[in-house]
Amino acid sequence: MLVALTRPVSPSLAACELTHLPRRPIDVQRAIVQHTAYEAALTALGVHVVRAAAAPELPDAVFIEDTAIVLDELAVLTRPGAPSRRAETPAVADALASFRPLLHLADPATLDGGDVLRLGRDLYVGQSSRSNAAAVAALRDQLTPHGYRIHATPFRHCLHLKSAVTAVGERRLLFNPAWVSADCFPGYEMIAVDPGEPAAANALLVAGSVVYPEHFPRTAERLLRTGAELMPVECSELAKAEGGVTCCCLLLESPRR
Ligand code: CIR
Repeated sequence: MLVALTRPVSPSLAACELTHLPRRPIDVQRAIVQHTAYEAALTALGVHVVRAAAAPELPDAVFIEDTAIVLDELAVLTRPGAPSRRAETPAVADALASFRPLLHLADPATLDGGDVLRLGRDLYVGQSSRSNAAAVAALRDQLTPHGYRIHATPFRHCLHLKSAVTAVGERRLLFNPAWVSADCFPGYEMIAVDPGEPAAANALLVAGSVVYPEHFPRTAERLLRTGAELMPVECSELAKAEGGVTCCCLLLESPRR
């Protein structure tokens, strides 16, 4: 069965890291309601949601995607690029340990899971302010023996690679052409976001449906025209913390609950 590991919204969310967005007031209660609805949307898609331990003192803990890369046969705990986020990983390791053998990235590697787009056995790793060349080298060392190919992938103007491109179908990607080049993904059908919605490329493909923010209606229209089945979610408060729909869970197949 498909499991989604999530982590509660921290009451200190307003002190989150911000890179490309100005700091705006965040309604934490509303963020909690939206996050609970996101978990309910996953449940409605047949996913078993497992919550990792709350970390009220860690503002960005809800963005659990950044702390690990979960693959079929193992998981890699990251070393997040923002020092304020490094204390997030031990509890995620505890939660993942019952599902996968664990590997760890070590200094000088820094990596946010939001920079890793997994497409089958290909891992596209964004080179960002959070994720460095040492992480790419470490992933190559650790994962090539397991049959994964690592592609260092340039992008610009956004926090993570998956702010610029995500999967929305079997061989179909949603992307912002101003932030990442389609040439990085030969063999894929590329759907561009609406130019008026530059941050709209972050979508979460779950069991054939696309969990997608309500606040990008024009790009949603484009997705619907491709035949995509959308599961709309409200995530405006977490978006103010520079989060999207991929970053609030780690998805994994598990033979047991
Ligand atoms: C941060 O800057 O680290 C958080 N405020 C947002 C992280 C979002 N993560 C993601 O898109 N994978």
